[in-house]
Amino acid sequence: MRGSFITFEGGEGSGKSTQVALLADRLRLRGIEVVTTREPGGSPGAEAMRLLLLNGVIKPLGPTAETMIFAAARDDHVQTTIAPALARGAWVICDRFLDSTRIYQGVLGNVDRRIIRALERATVGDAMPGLTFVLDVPVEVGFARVSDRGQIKDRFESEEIEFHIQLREAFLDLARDEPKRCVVIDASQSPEAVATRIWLAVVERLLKPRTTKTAPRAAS
Ligand code: Z5A
Repeated sequence: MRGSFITFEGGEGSGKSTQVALLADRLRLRGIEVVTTREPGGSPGAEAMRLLLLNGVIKPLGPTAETMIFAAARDDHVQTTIAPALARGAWVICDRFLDSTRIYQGVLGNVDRRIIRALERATVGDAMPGLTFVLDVPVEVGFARVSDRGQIKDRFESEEIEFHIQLREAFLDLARDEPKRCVVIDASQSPEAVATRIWLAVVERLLKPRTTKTAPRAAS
């Protein structure tokens, strides 16, 4: 049986990593095998590319080349980590996936949509997420959460505030365009409150339909 594929998207400090871990814990308590992963990264080859993508080495090559490196990393990640896990029936929860490319490189980097879609077809194939959570927080809330990390800013964190405001809008537009797959979550509440809303959506969209399908028919 094929597992379920859930992705988390959103701006910086929206709490994606926190919610990936909380959702994985909840699913494991139900006896489900869960693989948590992230992009860029998630496989040894893709993690090596992550370093180049986030330390700014690739940026001078321009947004199209950067998109291709993200795609190369995704290709390795899907083939090495995601597809095998789904094939054995595990659930995969990924911190960022193809929507980040659509938004960061496509909408904000102005990379031609046809290039992005062609790379998606080549790398993702049928490993499309069945459910995507867009965690939405005001930009200043996300910034405040990550400002005390005290580490050197990466290539994307260094962008101007206007970039992050557009980013938020672009993720909300994307969710509006794909309501069957995307659920927007107000992520400005406490981690526990956010986790509860996410859990309710997982039950409604993924767990309930499976239970209904496998329930024995009532005798007529
Ligand atoms: N990128 C791209 O351009 N194209 C692509 O195709 C892909 C990615 C796949 C990866 O960054 C960068 O790559 C990303 C887009 C680009 N650019 N940026 N910026 P990353 O992986 O290093 O970082 P990130 O994905 O942006 O995540 P983040 O900033 O590290 O944060 P987060 O995962 O959303 O949040 P968190 O780590 O769970 O929480 C952050 C802090 O807030 C932490 O102290 C938590 O304890 C706290 N937190 C979390 N939730 C809450 C709530 N609800 N209330 C209060 N505090 C909270």
